[in-house]
Amino acid sequence: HNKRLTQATLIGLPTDVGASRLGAAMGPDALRVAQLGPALERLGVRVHDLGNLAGPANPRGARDMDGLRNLAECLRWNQIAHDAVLQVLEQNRLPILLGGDHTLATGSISAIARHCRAAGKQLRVLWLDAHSDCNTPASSPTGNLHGMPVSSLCGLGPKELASLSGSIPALPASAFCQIGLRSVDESEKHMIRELNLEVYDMRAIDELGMREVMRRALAGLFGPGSEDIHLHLSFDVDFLDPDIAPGTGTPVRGGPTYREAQLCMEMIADTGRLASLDIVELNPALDMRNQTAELVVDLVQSLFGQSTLMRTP
Ligand code: 4U7
Ligand code: MN
Ligand code: MN
Ligand code: MN
Repeated sequence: HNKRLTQATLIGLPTDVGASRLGAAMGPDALRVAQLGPALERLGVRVHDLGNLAGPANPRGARDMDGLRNLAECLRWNQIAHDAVLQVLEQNRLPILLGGDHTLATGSISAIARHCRAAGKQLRVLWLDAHSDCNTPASSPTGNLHGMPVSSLCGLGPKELASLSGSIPALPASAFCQIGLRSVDESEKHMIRELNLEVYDMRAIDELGMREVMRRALAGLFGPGSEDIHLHLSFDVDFLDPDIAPGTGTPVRGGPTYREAQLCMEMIADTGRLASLDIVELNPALDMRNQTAELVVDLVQSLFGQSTLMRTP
């Protein structure tokens, strides 16, 4: 059979300016130590690594006058993320953003939305996370910008971040599908309603099973007509249960097991439509012997088609 040759580019964005806890800036190197590149190459992916891009340091101070933490630095890092991801897409390669905190998804998905607009492609975003990340500057209980990328992309975040794609909103809220939620602020519950976000929380995974949740999340990504869909995965490491993935800054108990997460990745791989990926919120300072990074690399292998048996599409 003919297997499409994927060419991927790793983009290291070593920053934690969007979070209040330090350490996610070390995420890209922990993923390299866990052999992310070689693991993908073994699956037939051609991997190029841009290394770690440079950006502003973390001021490590309190919240600013506007109630937000490090907005100026976040904006700069997201411009860097946007420009790098756009360039990789224009080379027809698959960008893998190595974060860094989840604010960076604003930059990467803004670039992807811009690219899809120009190419006449439809965009679908799977958001694997314990959190909904749809706070606004007005609603956020913490002022941490990594809790706001979804609202920014839907046009409701800080103006500078919301406008990165060249159009507000960057994409329709209906493009998102969130999976694994188990910590949602009261204000976010209202926002999920207002935006009519497609959400499969942990209760849905318990009641329906991961298989049915993914079947629904991926509906429309198989068969004729699906060739024009760009599938993006934004993978917040805190999606995973903290018992298996302790290396993250905002862990929440009751997440997917290893096998549930693996099935999720395998079913995404089966679509053949994955065109870009963010790996964010890995915090090596909180990890144990890099086990979370190694788990993430294992799951990314499933995402790129590793399976136990030979499979016929
Ligand atoms: B992550 C939080 F209040 N909702 O807004 C907030 F609980 O990218 C957490 O998903 C955000 O890790 C977590 O600060 C952001 C908090
Ligand atoms: Mn997140
Ligand atoms: Mn999260
Ligand atoms: Mn987090």
